[in-house]
Amino acid sequence: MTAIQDIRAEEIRDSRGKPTLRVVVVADGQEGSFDVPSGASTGEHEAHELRDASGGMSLALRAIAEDIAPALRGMEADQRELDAALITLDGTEAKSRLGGNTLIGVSIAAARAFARAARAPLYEYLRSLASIPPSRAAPLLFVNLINGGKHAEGGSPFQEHQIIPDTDDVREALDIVGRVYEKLGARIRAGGSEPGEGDEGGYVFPVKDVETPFALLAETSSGEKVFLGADIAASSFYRDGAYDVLGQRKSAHDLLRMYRDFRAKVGLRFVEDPFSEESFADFSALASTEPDLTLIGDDLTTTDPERIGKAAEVRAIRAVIIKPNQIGTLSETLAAMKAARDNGIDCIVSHRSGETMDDFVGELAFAFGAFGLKAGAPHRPERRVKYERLLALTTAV
Ligand code: 2PG
Ligand code: MG
Repeated sequence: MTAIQDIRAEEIRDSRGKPTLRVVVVADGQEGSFDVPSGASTGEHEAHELRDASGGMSLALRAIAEDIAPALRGMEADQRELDAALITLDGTEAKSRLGGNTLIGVSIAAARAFARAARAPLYEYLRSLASIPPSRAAPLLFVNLINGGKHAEGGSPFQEHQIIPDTDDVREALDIVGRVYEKLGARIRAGGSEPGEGDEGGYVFPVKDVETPFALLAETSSGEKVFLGADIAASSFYRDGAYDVLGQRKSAHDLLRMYRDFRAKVGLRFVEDPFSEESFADFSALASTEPDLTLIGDDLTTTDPERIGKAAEVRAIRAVIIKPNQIGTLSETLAAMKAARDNGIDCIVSHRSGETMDDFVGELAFAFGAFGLKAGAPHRPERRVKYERLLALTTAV
């Protein structure tokens, strides 16, 4: 029998320079580790992130050393039992006692150790844990080239303006992204502003209206086979029953009309979180009036099987963002992916805005034939490693 021998953790820094966790699990003499990411535009229903008031990780490190490691050492190396034990040990709805960041760190580090102990590639080990029908042969890349919202001071209130190369060939997709990234930079400079860079590596520049970034993307990607997408992250500018768009108060209906307009004018094809995180009915209204626009839930669904089920019931979305640290354990992440696929919803596996050099999301997207992998602009190393993991797997397996 393979047993868990040790669990330990240390504080490292993420891509924003903020403290986060590296967790190491040892089972059957094999080590697995996970470097935990961190969001900025977090959904209200996400698992709680355990952080000291100062921003440090000492509370999380103590939770691992004093609560988790002593309880799990010696336990059989079984993912479902480990994750169930973590959930019981925490004992709260929002994982607020031990922290979703702490739990996901242990859970994914354990998965890597268990896979090594079983002498199985990680993607094969993941497949052994759940049967999730694939969406595609290789995930599409959702690449955020213009940053805004909470990821970029001084830019558009909309968080992400993306291109999505329409190909199963990951290398070709990355080549397309490289070309558009260069052209876009030159085009923004030619317009008179020196762009900054947002948390996810996309360009940032002041905008007078929310349409300009999409128009620039459409212009600089013309001739390439790409779709245009957006993560509006609308909860981040929703206040007192209205949306604050560059100082103007907009209703959900105003936004709906604006998305229809973007669909017609620049061919917007994918839109994530177009309304605030409790607005299931507004999502459904847009989905039914614009059937060619694919709506994606993120803050709406928070990788939670129940919220995904609810979104499916009211036909609010056709795709869902999957972020393991939103829910807190690997088993629950897989349950969320299964709930989505069982309801005909596609999964887009995603990074967080505060990232590490960990490439797990690339592996997860590959393992279950996800519809997409969203990991930011690939010139940034913490983003590129995720695409490169996917590339390595799609070319080798
Ligand atoms: C999002 C993510 C990742 P954050 O909203 O989809 O792009 O941002 O990690 O800040 O929640
Ligand atoms: Mg989002």
